[in-house]
Amino acid sequence: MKFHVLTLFPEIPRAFFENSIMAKAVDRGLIQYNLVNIRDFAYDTHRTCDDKPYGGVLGKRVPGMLMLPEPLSFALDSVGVKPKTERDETTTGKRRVIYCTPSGKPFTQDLARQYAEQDELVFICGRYEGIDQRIIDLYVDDEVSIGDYVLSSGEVAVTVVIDAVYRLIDGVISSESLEDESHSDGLLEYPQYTRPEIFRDLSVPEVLLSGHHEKIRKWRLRKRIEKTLLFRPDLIEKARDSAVLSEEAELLLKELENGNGSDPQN
Ligand code: 6GU
Repeated sequence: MKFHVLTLFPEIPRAFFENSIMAKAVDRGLIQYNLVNIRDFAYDTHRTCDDKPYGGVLGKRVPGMLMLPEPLSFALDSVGVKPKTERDETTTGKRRVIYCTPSGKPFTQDLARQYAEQDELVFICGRYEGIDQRIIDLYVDDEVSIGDYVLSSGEVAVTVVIDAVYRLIDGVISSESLEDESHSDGLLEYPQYTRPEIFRDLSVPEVLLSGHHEKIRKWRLRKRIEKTLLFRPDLIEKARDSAVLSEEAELLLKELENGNGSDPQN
């Protein structure tokens, strides 16, 4: 998998590519990355990359600035991205051009899985008020948002998306580590404990010390359902609608909804 990141601030994603598990995946040849500084493709002496939006911004005397289309299109050209109407997958392989923006569709674990199957991902990092719509119309496959809040830096959002994707690529981390985690099957993860057995008067739940695998499995499933009901009832609805819950989970869920649950802290 190759990640291309088109940005005015390459140092932000660079820090991520050069650290930890990502750096290992790069060393092992599982991942390649290419940071492209959009400013290198500006064409005036000031290397301008932004300008005022046509129409102004209502209610603002000084409108927010928008990224110019030309430097961005040259930067896309430089990594071999053609306009959507001129693409041929047989020569470029599987590739998606992604623009991260708070006005995009929600980025989800499902989308992360789809991205992990591509050969190349090209990310555009927006700054200021965003980018000229014609770049989106001509080149962008997906506009994605990482949540309902506004970041000043598209680089941070792009780095989040890359983090969610690269760890799903074969060989980066073990498949067992991916199996039980939050969102893997529509429920949040169960609580975990490590040593010491008692920390500031709080004990590790008895069942985890019992060595009784079946009891532990049941306890964990119950905890996952309790926590999802508490924090993310929307996920419970979704799991029900798509019938992904096991019969056992459905039963537990009914029990908990009828008020037979225990204190989620125990
Ligand atoms: Cl993708 N970009 C920015 N700048 N802010 C965001 C976002 C993206 N997703 C949520 N907030």
